[in-house]
Amino acid sequence: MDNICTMHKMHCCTTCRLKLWDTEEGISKITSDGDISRRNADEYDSGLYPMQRRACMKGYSELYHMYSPDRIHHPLKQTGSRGDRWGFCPISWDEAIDQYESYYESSLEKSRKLGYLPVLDIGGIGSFLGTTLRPFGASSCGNVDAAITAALGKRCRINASRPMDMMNSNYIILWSSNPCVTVFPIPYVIRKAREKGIPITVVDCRYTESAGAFATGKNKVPPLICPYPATDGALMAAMSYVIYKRNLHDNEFIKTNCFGFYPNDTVTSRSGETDPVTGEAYYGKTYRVPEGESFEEYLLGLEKEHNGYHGVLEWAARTTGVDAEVIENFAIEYAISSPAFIMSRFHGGAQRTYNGFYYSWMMIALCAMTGNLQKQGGGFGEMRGDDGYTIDLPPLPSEWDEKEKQPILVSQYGIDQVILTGTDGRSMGQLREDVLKMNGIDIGEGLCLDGIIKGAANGNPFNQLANINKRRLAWQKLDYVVTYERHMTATAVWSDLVLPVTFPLENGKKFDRNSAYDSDIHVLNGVLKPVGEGIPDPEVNRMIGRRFNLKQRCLDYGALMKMQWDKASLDPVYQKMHSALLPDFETVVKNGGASFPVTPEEVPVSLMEYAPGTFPTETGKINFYSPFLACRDRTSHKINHACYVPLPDGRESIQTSKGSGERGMRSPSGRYYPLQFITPHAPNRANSDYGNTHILKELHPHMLQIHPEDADARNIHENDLVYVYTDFGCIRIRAHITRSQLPGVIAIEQGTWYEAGDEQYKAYFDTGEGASYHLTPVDYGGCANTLLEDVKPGIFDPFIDCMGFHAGGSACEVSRTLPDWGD
Ligand SMILES: Nc1nc2c(c(=O)[nH]1)N[C@H]1C(S)=C(S)[C@@H](COP(=O)(O)OP(=O)(O)OC[C@H]3O[C@@H](n4cnc5c(=O)[nH]c(N)nc54)[C@H](O)[C@@H]3O)O[C@H]1N2
Ligand SMILES: Nc1nc2c(c(=O)[nH]1)N[C@H]1C(S)=C(S)[C@@H](COP(=O)(O)OP(=O)(O)OC[C@H]3O[C@@H](n4cnc5c(=O)[nH]c(N)nc54)[C@H](O)[C@@H]3O)O[C@H]1N2
Ligand code: SF4
Ligand SMILES: [Mo]
Repeated sequence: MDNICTMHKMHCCTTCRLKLWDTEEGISKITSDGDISRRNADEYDSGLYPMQRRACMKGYSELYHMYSPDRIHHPLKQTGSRGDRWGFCPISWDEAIDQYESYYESSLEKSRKLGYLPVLDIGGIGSFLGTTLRPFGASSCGNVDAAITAALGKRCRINASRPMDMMNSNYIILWSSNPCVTVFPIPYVIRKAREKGIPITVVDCRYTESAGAFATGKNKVPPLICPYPATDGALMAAMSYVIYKRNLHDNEFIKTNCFGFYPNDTVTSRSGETDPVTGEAYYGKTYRVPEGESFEEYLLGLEKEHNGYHGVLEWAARTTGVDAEVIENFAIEYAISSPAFIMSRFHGGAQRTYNGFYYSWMMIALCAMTGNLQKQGGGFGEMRGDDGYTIDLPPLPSEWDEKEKQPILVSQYGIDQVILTGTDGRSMGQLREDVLKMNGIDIGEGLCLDGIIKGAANGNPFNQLANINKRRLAWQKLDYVVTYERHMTATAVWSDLVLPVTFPLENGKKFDRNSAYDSDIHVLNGVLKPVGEGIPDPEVNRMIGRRFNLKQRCLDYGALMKMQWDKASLDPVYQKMHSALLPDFETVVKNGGASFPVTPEEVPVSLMEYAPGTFPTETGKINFYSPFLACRDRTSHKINHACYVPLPDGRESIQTSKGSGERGMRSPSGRYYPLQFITPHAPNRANSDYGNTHILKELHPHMLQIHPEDADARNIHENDLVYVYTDFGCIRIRAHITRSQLPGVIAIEQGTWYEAGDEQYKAYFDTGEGASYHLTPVDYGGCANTLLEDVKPGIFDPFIDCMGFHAGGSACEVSRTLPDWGD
């Protein structure tokens, strides 16, 4: 018996090692790093590096996942109406490709009149045939991308602090980040930091696994600070104010490196960047902060509005639910503990809200005003790349001779709106101008969208984007939907044609970079036999490509992989420090990768590489105010400086609207919603993946998490089936009563599969002709996106591509009975 070493390719981007136990009967089990013999294991087990890539419950369950009962074995065609789970019929690959071809043909036919193919194509071959539509925006980190772009410059050029750098810090704040559940190597570094005696505070609106494992607190600052959802910006505003008033800010750093802190700040740019829309160079341009838009004026404005120092703290306490004294102490400890590290790897739930762009900008502002931003052990946590050195591996050549045409970019949060109204939420004028500039096509009075192809790409857009009931109405209007999938996800169910594809572990050998460990290289040893008629994604594209005579190159992937390794090289800086060598090809493949550990002393601080005035922003400085964004006028709230922006249907509205004796936020339908909900990522799923893996469903059942006070007030008991609802829809879910929730805040973990139930709920939302009532099925799958509104956070601009997601903080209600809203 031999182990096959491979990796877990999954949309958590951790890339753990999997060891497949190969027997004559097939793979008998899967283990991971950490299954080493116990003798002499202690040193290896408890050392900081090389970091072990130990799998979580999902990696260990991969065989259950791959061979789950709803694995798709054959191409499937919908014979009933779209969305009918039972209407699918198996067809042959030939029939499937005929059908697929006819869809592209119909779009090509229309393109003769429109100038583009009216198909949203993700991972199909459409962009080789002409101009298609493609979504932009990033649910994981679009809002932090927007803030980085505003404050620090071009997102692709900016690397913030690496998690390993926490070891160099005097104080670690885990802000809206639950790495014990979401990013596996990071808890290991945090554990080591804690062992070293570095104090840790967690800021999360519930008691999390990470708070339980790591939070120590610091002097008068408690281990866990629990703000109400989406109010973190107010907490940061008050902290900034306290730091400023107590003169704990780093004035020299601000004056030399930042723009927009002080009124009338003026700078002549030394930036090497160009305007992404006009292509004009920024260098030599002079920028000035308009009156009232500097950070100092913002802080003094808070003071004026809330009547002085204590008033500001009281306002923040009222808004966030955190004691004024705690806020003050937290601000002081953060400012005096330099270097202090805000670990916020994906900027978590607080970033994934309608005001998350401003929250993220406030975080950068806090780091900048204290000088933490450019310090070893300071700053804020990077989203990927744990140690900062990479192995340079030549890319594989394209299989296609043809060049892709630049697609028309539409916000992924406005796809349904495009179907229903012709625009993704931009004004028709803006959309027309953007498409003309980027694609050279005049779309006239709006975009046409007839079909969706979810091809060779990760994704379950029907399930994972907000406002599913609106999507039901929109997708019913489409001519066709094609999905390449392994399981009958919600998106597959809403398709006309489902094409069975294989899993990475069935897809042969290749190198992979998808990783939370920068300096490591991974090998995907995909040795398992495909199931049924499933084929790899690229093979589907080859089949459909042949129908359109697209020229393809025949590539020998085995030889190419060897070529890649022959040309691979270690980062020269790393190599100099370690005189390390890459292993030979056979060894790297057999071991499923190679690891190049980085010590805390060696971890690079990329932001320190920018001398004053050379950041890739328009001003060349760290922006508290962005002249580019002001000129472009595309920010979600039309505010172009760092500040706190409340959610329209968040905490403040719940506090203030108590009309006619009823508590809660008065929604557009006139209903009152008194609770806030959040939708964290679940330990037993990677987004919607594993939503059908029974062993994991049993291990961690999908339950509404609610505080005993809120449960009592609604006569809800443990395990009761309850309804959660907003104006946008209603889900049915079992209740788990827990003190880990704040009173007034419930949690519904994201990623369960939407399932239209038998009961009906009267929702109220806008499909383009003003808000109106819609009878919608209660979602028995308990998918959080049935409850969420499809708002557009961040910067609504395809030239910048920094749009984020709104996944929580909004108001809702829970009850044991389905609400009857009458006629
Ligand atoms: N197990 C698992 N791992 C995953 C994933 C998964 O689905 N499952 N998904 C992967 C992906 S794609 C991503 S983007 C990352 C996401 O990783 P994270 O962003 O870390 O995950 P979240 O659970 O969304 O948010 C983290 C924490 O934010 C808290 N929170 C929510 N709203 C607020 C708020 O307003 N204020 C504060 N202070 N806290 C708040 C939540 O309680 C939660 O504990 O995880 C990756 N890893
Ligand atoms: N309410 C709420 N919604 C959220 C979030 C939240 O916090 N709350 N988080 C958001 C975040 S951060 C993210 S990243 C998104 C993720 O949302 P998406 O990216 O839309 O969805 P996933 O659930 O990751 O998609 C998984 C599906 O893609 C398939 N798949 C994976 N790889 C491939 C491939 O190579 N080829 C093919 N053909 N199929 C593949 C899998 O089989 C699986 O069925 O969800 C967002 N949605
Ligand atoms: S799901 Fe992510 S964390 Fe879990 S084993 Fe796979 S790669 Fe690792
Ligand atoms: Mo994500």
